[in-house]
Amino acid sequence: MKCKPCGSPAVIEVRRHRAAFCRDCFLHHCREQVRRAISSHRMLGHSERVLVAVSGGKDSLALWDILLALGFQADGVYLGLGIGDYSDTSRSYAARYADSPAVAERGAKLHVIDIPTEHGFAIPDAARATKRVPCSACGLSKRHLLNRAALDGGYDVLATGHNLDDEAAVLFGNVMQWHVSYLARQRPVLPETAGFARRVKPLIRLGERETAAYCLLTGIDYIVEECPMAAGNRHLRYKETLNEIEDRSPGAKAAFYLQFLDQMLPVLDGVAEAERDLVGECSRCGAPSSAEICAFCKLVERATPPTDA
Ligand code: Q46
Ligand code: ZN
Repeated sequence: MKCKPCGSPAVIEVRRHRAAFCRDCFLHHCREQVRRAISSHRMLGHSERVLVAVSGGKDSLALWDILLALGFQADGVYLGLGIGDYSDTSRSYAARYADSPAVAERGAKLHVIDIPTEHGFAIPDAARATKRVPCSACGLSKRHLLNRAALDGGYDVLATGHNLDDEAAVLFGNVMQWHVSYLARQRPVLPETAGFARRVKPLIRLGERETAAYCLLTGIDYIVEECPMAAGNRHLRYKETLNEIEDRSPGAKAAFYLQFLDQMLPVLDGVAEAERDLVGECSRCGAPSSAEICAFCKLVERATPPTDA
């Protein structure tokens, strides 16, 4: 197998692109896919400061590395979820990358927010107390706290490591249930509005096999174990189904998702606008909320033991 761009021996094949790559051309390919996603969706500019949500996994570490390699001013933020050993280990991978020359040479830094220390609860407790599934309590906390970290730190943009497989699986779920309002919000860029930093997903053109290979070939160590709370997650089943389709028709997954962005999202513009108009302010923390108290403040109240007056 030869590298398509340069003809030297290939180390990886990407069937979707009907191409194999040597190490250097593969790294270039990954960065080029991110550069293309950023420019075609106007995600961020070189004069802007971006905060990358870093979990210690392959996607977020590859994203941080690629943004730095492309010359963006990118800091990281790690959110400790209090999920036992998994959180301790994932934090150590995030910290190890943050100490690497790639980060130090560019003067970038990693912020750490630990939910149990700073907010008095761990995700598994919050899930029990609110009778939510763990990923729902976790997603809600992440959205709230990462947004606040971006705003408080004066960042222009918050970037997350959602990749093509993640987005295609979420899209599949939303289509299966015809969640039209979720579909309207499933955008690679959510523009800044009052109380919300802009949120972008620069990895939408890369699959998880590519981000794993990127880390392997650049020597980035990442946590391989899945979060123990992910078991039974519907999106994992959707990913398996999409992978079976992709096996038989390489490129089907990218077409499903990228054509949704091109063909369907413009049709859903009106739905997204109507939703945004509903947003008010939480009376406790000031975060955008259509209820008097936002969902995160309600979760904190139920997940933390009452303090003695
Ligand atoms: S960390 Fe949180 Fe994920 Fe774990 S509890 Fe679910 S959402 S699976 S990306
Ligand atoms: Zn609130």
